[in-house]
Amino acid sequence: MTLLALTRDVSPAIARCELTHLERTPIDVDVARAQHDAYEQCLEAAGCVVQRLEADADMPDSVFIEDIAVVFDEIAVITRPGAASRRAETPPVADAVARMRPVRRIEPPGTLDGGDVLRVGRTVFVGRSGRTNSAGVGQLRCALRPLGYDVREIEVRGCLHLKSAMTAASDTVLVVNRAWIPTADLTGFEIVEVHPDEHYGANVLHLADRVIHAAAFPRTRERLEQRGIRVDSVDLSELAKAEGAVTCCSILIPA
Ligand code: CIR
Repeated sequence: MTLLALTRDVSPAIARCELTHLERTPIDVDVARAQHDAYEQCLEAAGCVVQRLEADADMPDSVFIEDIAVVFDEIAVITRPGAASRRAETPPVADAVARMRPVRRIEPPGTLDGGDVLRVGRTVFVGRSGRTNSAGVGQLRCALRPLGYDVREIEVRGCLHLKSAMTAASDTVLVVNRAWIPTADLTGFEIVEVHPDEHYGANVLHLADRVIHAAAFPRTRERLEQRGIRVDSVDLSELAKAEGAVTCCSILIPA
């Protein structure tokens, strides 16, 4: 089976990105592109086939392609991003995923960012956040329930997306910063807590035999390695200034 990684180039306008929890600091577009290239190489080294969509100078956040579509084995859900500035990002991403899956769409008044959706086996955690509202969660639930997924809603506080606070390092292990998801029901999973000095360390990209993780979080990396998980680190410091992390730069599609 091939694992396709859909990515999108860094926009020349990334300095105008949306920011919620960080102060704006200068972003070096060339360095951001080099780091994004290295991220794609890391995906390829793990066996993924990378398909990169072009950037658009009018879409500062388009590199964060994860937020635009959520792909399951059976269907793809095209989101309606919570930030109005990001809604123009959807057409090329929808075109690409529609070649591979039947497509559903989040409709107004629903909003949903892909960064708030975490699938682990047949469980789908959905964050209700500053970007994803109850209507968006409800529409996703309606799309997934007939397919037999266990959809669990989680309230997200203090960070941008659910996947800032929690991701999966395997089919059984979650990496978690509980401070941002204090009420989450995580029963049935093993938990690795982020190191207390690494609040943003919970975002890992789970591939078949390893995870990709940002180099900024070596102490959380150690905790993962102690569980026998292979960790490949990438430096995404420029994209982090735009509140981006490893999961948000790709959509993984078994093909
Ligand atoms: C935004 O605020 O939408 C972008 N600057 C960052 C999006 C990051 N996306 C993600 O973590 N899934």
